[in-house]
Amino acid sequence: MQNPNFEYMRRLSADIRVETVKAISKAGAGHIGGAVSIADVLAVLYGGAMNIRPSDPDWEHRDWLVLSKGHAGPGLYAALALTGYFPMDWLDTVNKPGTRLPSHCDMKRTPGIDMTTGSLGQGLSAAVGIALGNRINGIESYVYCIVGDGEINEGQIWEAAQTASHNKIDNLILFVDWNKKQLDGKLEDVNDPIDIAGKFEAFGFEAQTVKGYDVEEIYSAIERAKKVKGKPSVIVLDTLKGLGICFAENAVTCHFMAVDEKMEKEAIDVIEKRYEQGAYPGGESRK
Ligand SMILES: Cc1ncc(C[n+]2csc(CCOP(=O)(O)OP(=O)(O)O)c2C)c(N)n1
Ligand SMILES: [Mg+2]
Repeated sequence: MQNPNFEYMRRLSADIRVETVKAISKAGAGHIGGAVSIADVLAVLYGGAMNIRPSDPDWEHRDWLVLSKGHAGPGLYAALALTGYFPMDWLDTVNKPGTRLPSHCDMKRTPGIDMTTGSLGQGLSAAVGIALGNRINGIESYVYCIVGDGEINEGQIWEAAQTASHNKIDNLILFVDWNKKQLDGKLEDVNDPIDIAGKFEAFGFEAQTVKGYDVEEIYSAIERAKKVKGKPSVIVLDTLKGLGICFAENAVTCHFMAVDEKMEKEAIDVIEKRYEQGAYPGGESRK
């Protein structure tokens, strides 16, 4: 991308959080913690880093995103709606009967969803296959994939990592949402993957670790990853589960939460206040 618009990306990340909390409040409950910890990377990807055409979601030469942690679907739906893939009012239907926006991602139901996910551990295998297929077909594009830090306990992740490395899949850029928690607890209390970047390096990846809530750092990491030739890249996003949603931030209970209108309003007020203050989503000053 020639001139990344970081101000637009920051606003988009705030809007993704706002729309995610609104959608989950309308649904009554949902996977809010893991949906909002990726709001900033989604804002970078859909706010300019990806080569995409929202009016033509299946464009053959597009960049792809496999959201392997498919339970974070509502965050991605917010990003897709805000960037023109489908009308904003679809977000009111998340996880309701007959919706085109189910709780977990479904490529057959939603424009812009590149892979059906939700069974953790499988998305990276799909992303490797897509990236290899595109290379064989002479399509010059990138395949992005987002996995969770609990999800990488799945053995299939490491089978896929080895295959990506063996095949020198350098059109693959993987993100690990290192939000320090999985379904029912902290990584350190459940099953801690410990040195995530070092582990992927041992599997032949080029690895970086960045502040996963800083759009400029994320963007620069993607630019560096694109220059890596002959091996896949991983970018570990240092985040917090629930980041930016005041009632969910870093709460062990934020994986799947009931959200009502009062909580929704409070969360939106805090998002807007932090945005006006020029703070990071969690409230830390940017200056
Ligand atoms: C194969 C499989 N096992 C279990 C689950 C149930 N499950 C859904 S989310 C989740 C925790 C995932 O943790 P993490 O990858 O850290 O996600 P995040 O913190 O980003 O929400 C689990 C165990 C699942 N979806 N798929
Ligand atoms: Mg996690």
